[in-house]
Amino acid sequence: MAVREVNFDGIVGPTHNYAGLSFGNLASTLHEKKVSSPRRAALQGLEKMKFVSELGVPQGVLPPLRRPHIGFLKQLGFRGSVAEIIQFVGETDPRLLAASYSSSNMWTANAATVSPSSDCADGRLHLTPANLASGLHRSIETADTLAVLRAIFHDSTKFAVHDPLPCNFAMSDEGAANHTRLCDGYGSPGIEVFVFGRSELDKSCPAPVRFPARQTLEASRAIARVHQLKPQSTFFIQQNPAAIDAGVFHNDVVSVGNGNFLMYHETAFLGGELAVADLCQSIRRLQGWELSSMGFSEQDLPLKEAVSSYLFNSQLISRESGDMTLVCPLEVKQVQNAFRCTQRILDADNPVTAVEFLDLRQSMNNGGGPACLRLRVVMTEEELASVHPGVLFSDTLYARLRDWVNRNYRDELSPDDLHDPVLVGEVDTAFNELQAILELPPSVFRMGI
Ligand code: SUG
Repeated sequence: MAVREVNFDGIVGPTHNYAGLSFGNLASTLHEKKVSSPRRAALQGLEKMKFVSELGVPQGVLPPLRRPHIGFLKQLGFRGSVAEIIQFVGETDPRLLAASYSSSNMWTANAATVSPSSDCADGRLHLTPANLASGLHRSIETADTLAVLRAIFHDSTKFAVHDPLPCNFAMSDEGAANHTRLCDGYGSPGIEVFVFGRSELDKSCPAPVRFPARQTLEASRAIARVHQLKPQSTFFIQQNPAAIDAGVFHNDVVSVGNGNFLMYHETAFLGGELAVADLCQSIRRLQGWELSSMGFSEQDLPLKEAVSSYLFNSQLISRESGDMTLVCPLEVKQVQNAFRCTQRILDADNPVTAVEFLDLRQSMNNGGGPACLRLRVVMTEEELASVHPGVLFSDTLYARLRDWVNRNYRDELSPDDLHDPVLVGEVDTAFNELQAILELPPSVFRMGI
């Protein structure tokens, strides 16, 4: 049976803005209070989906979550009409208002951790929404994301969509951004690699000192149990705390893997090259295939430039032929060392035979590259056939979404614009139309109210 990887990209929401909410994410801090363009951001995202689907890879969409999250503000004790709440919170606590308006759900690599059915003991495909406990603006995504995933992956004979882990410091979980599945073919059982930044209970694990480690070992282990993964095919590797302190807030900022290929910066993992060598050896012993890995040193690409170019946040796409295309953000072309690395990848003996560059600047300004914008779901044809069809990408859906964005999204949004209740009315109109386009249940789009 054919098994494919389907990329579910987040549609950028109409309130995409730069509020500087993510401590430890250098791009987010750098662009705080800058004027964003929700329209350009959403169109850039749609172009990427079209590009990837034209490579022959099935593509899906995840809807944005309706923002501002008035329910969240009410839960915090604010009372009155929507306009009154927005005005009051805007005057008294603008950062709280910004959190309620956040469009960070566009980075669907953080929506959930996904394990394909061939890895899970009960033969179902498992998804667990991330609790995103380490950031206020992100933690309020989880309930809505759960509803979206349950609506899309609704067939419980094929899919298990779990509740998120308890939302607390010890179980802090950031989803697929710290999880990579390596395999000898999408249809074969894979090796699931969880990368954690700290341990709550094992105090011998080092931790970063400057910026937060968002993923805990305990959360990663819990997800592996919930997904019924085979312990011998599951690896837990610690992220290098020094890299987190240099702005690597998720592991997908310094490594990316697909199929039998892994590329990474030498500072990605605690234990460095030894950690990767160990992984290669275990794969050989357990599953009898060779992991093709390519590490880049500080000399090849200083970590600072890995973070500014987002080379490792590129998407590795398997084409029908078995060859891979590396889909990079445009910034990689502009950072000489990063561009040189792409040429080395092409020259070396590995499955990558093409490198492409896409303009995703609106998302990059908040620390989200091509890989952040997509949730990978490896599925059999049968599983794919039971996914809610309204979210599967096609030329028609692309054209409808483009038109919808052009009619409903502002070209510019400044932090001050969030104080204007008129924006809420515009968002309402946009979401009502989107519900009809994607044919998802209205309850999914009432979320956040
Ligand atoms: O969680 N940025 C996101 C970026 C997430 C990128 N995802 C992956 N690496 N997979 C974050 O830090 C910025 C919000 C703001 O500043 O307005 C933000 O949330």
